[in-house]
Amino acid sequence: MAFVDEIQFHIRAGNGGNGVVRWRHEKGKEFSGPSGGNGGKGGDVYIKAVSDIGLLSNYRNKKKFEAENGGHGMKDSMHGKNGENFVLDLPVGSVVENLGTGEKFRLDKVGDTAMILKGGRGGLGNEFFKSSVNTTPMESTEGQPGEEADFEIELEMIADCGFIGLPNAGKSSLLNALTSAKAKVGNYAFTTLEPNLGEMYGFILADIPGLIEGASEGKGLGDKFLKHIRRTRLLCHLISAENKDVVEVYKTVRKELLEYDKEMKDKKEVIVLSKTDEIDPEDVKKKMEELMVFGENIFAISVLDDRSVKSFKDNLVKILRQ
Ligand SMILES: Nc1nc2c(ncn2[C@@H]2O[C@H](COP(=O)(O)OP(=O)(O)OP(=O)(O)O)[C@@H](O)[C@H]2O)c(=O)[nH]1
Ligand SMILES: [Mg+2]
Repeated sequence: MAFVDEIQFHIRAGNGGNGVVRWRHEKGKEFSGPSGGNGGKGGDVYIKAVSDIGLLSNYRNKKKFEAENGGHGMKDSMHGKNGENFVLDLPVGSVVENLGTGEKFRLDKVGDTAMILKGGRGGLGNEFFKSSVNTTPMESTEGQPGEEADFEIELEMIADCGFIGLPNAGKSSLLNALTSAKAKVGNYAFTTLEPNLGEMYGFILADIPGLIEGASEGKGLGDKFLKHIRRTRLLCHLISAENKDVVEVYKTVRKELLEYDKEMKDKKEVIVLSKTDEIDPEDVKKKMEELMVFGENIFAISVLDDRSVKSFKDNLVKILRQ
């Protein structure tokens, strides 16, 4: 099933029920005063963050949601029932925008909730208007309509660490080696078409499609998914040792990243020289040295070498725990 990370809905809160005009009928009395009840309040609409990252795909065929309307007032001073609130479950990391007002809600933690639309107030029945000067009010009011709006929901996954790099750098292979994820791996560019997530000691790692030159302008696939790493704490930048000029490759990917979002610059980054089994050990050393100028956290790995993966994993966990 396709991964859905953007969706629009029309959502409506419940209308308030109407107040009514009714009269009390008591035995022996021709007329004994107003008894029309008030309308109930319309249900409010809430959003709530749940942990299921794939949840938006369940809503693919949904266009509308609404909370329950309030009941109308009734005779014998009975008020209408309040409409039930509606709670829309959304994956944690969702950013919900009211397209009418521009107001944005962010669901950062599982369990976060927010009210996004208010139900209409119930109308007033004629009994409400009774007073010493008006004992037979003919008046009642209608319920207020519930708020409604179009919403856009965008999922910005909140992974702890995001894997970036050119296509074919070995990102998905490393995700599979570090976690129990079963991301598709292939010896060609753009094997990964949608983000993959894996968990490592409670940390969420996200593997996104490869970035290419021009990605920030929409080339390839990567830019569509860059938003998913916008909020990660740590970037893990993979560069295949097969590249002759690893410095050039590093710069290409960094350039796309920063062109997409300047703030990515402040993110902590680890650099991984991947597929080291493909070249001679002396060349590994040389390429590592070339990359040293870009940071202090540089690792050499080959997914064919369990020791290198284990050592990287220990270091990554340490960095993530800082
Ligand atoms: N020799 C060797 N091959 C590797 C290593 N890691 C990955 N590969 C191979 O490199 C190819 C690409 O690996 P992927 O993990 O699919 O690369 P990716 O970066 O996820 O690629 P995209 O999803 O296309 O961006 C596959 O054929 C892998 O088997 C490694 O450490 N050593
Ligand atoms: Mg991949």
